[in-house]
Amino acid sequence: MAQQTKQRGMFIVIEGLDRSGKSTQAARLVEHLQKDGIDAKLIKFPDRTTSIGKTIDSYLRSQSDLDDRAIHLLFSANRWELASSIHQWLASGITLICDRYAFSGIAFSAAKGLPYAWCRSPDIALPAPDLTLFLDITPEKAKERGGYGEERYEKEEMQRKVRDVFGRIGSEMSASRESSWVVVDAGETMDEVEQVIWSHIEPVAKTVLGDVGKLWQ
Ligand code: T5A
Ligand code: NA
Repeated sequence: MAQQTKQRGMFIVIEGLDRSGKSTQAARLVEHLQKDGIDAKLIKFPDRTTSIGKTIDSYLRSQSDLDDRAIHLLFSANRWELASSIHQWLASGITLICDRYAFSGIAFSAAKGLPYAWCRSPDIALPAPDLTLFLDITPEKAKERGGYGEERYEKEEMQRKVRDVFGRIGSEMSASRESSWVVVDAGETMDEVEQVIWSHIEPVAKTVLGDVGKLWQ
């Protein structure tokens, strides 16, 4: 009898501006995949549960201050501390839905004025997503969703700059073709956004995936 080799899991990243509906859609996607019999797990960055994550949480809630470069490196370290687990989960056939990733890291720090190339470098060689869904929304529309909260970056001017950097990342990712980047209009209803996301997942789910790539390498 032919031996069945288990297909590795998909690595799907959901990115976007604050209030674009990332967490809502990430949770719905995990549920949808599981209903379809696909073993799926939700992960999220920043992962505020680790000791690095606790430092990040305190910074985001403006309970502590840190140099811009120091906090940038902590966000990256917070991804690296999960990198080997990401590889293991994918290899064991688990599909990962990841709420924010390295792209948020670049977007927010570059929006504060740090050089783009410097911002990207600590995340080089992280596990590369098979697909990144960028939830796009105007800062005006995002603000209507209950208004921005109390966290450090939730201000319209900052969000506008972040959106510009995400635009640059998206065009570079699309040009290099190393990892798929799809822009989703997140201004529609939750159900409509979910449907559009699902239409992008199905083709990846039907693909036989090669080894997990390394980001920007
Ligand atoms: N950050 C992050 C960095 O600076 N560097 C990094 O490397 C990383 C990883 C925290 C901050 O950290 C920064 C970026 C952030 O500023 P976070 O913990 O992911 O990041 O942020 P959260 O506050 O948890 O999440 P967001 O504010 O970004 O919200 P989401 O997840 O995009 O949106 P969601 O799903 O929670 O929805 C927001 C509200 O809108 C409603 C929801 O019900 C909810 O009330 N909503 C909709 N309403 C109408 N129509 C729709 N389609 C809707 N979808 C959702
Ligand atoms: Na969120």
